[in-house]
Amino acid sequence: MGKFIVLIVTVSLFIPVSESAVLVGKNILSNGGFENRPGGGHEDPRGWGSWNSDLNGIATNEFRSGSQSVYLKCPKTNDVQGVFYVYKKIKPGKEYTFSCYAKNSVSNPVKGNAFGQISIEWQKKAKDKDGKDITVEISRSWGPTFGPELALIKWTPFTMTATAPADTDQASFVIQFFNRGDGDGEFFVDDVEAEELESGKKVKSFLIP
Ligand SMILES: [Ca+2]
Repeated sequence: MGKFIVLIVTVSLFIPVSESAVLVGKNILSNGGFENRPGGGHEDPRGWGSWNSDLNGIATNEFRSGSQSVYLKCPKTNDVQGVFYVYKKIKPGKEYTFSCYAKNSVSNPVKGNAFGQISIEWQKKAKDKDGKDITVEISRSWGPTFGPELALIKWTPFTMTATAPADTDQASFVIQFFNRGDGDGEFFVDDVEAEELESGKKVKSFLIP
């Protein structure tokens, strides 16, 4: 009987852990592998915005999945550039993860005070002075950075988790390259994912030792 009770306690303790280990629910971002680019050439990969052919675009010589990734080149000092995905079905109060894989360039590695960073920009619908529908940023949740130390020969995963503010209508999942001074170089990003967590807070608090 004693062993039976211990077994039940052990099993119930492990249920939340196994749920949290399965952070592979539905990816709410489409085309996170940057393979779908119906226009070819300098067209945006489907679903992704802010394409700038001078500083970023599709890489075909580096990829973690399929045959393409995104390259981001260092902007000029004190500037920033990046790509983003707008997701319009955000649920306020829900927790979201955002992750990608990044790899440094062997031929043109990141140098100086420059780094990549992922973030989530929480947005709200509003009207401008002419009554036109616009979207304004409420706040930004910042994720990990990756600078000159970023690995050259393997893809490194980066992940962040954040809760959507109460009045969020939509969010942009953003990958950027910052140059804070004397920056140079290039990095690649592939297999970008975001996920709405079912019971993130409960699982998280359980995992804190
Ligand atoms: Ca890919």
